[in-house]
Amino acid sequence: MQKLTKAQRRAWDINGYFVVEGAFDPDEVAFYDAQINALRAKPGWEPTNLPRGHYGWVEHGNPDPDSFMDRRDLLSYDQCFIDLIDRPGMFDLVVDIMGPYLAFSMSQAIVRASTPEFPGYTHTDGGEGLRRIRVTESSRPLAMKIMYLLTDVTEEKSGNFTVYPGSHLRPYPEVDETIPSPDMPGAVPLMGKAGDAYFFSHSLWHGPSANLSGHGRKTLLYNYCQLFMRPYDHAMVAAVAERCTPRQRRLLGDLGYDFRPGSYTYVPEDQLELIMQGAA
Ligand SMILES: O=C(O)CCC(=O)C(=O)O
Repeated sequence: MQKLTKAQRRAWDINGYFVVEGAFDPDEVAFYDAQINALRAKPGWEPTNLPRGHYGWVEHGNPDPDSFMDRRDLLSYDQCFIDLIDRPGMFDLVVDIMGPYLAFSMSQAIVRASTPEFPGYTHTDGGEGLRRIRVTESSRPLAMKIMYLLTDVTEEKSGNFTVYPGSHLRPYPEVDETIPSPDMPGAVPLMGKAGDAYFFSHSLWHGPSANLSGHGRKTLLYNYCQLFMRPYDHAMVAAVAERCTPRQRRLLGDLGYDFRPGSYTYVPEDQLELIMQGAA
């Protein structure tokens, strides 16, 4: 399987993220862009008036393709969202970072609307608990994401994915201190082309910047965690399971047998073979 280049490994260890340029070709960008637009007419999980980080069921989103959208749990909408779970090349890098005892834990499509009303925000992933766990430089991460950019972001204040390089390894301001924002010192608003992908650690402080570009900034996010952790999204539903390969089913938590004590902590005997597909 493909491994991180030396430069990617260095960037991951020191900065907590790296960029893969041209992960999608222009046809794929157009295809996934249309897929995201199509989600708006369908029911699904979106932020409602629930507490932060929780999603409620809505019958449809705002039909304007440039308006805000944050749709979760994409796999049942189309085969193309299942295919992305272990996309060749990209998933290889995930396994090189996470190791083979991993699970797929969340799929998400976000559109950051252009509006003066949204200042951006900064956070770590994983909620209140995971935020306080920072593994060492030489450890595998507990969780990570790939963000696929579907819009060119060539200037600041364009909904840039904004990171604090190295913040995955050190304490950072939290609620009882200055509320971190994308305008604080140390923030790096990333630029990129539609089709680029950002790999980042859950414990890296990050978030969207304001978007005053005049158009929505679209992304897809795919989240991976260690197998012993809980996924964010629903457990696999039958309609998704029957469209998955055995490796994808394993990544969605199908161990090949019913739950028994020890499951998910100690892995099935075929784990390496299934995940590495002969490369172990
Ligand atoms: O929309 C963005 O730029 C950031 C998304 C984000 O913060 C996240 O996936 O945790």
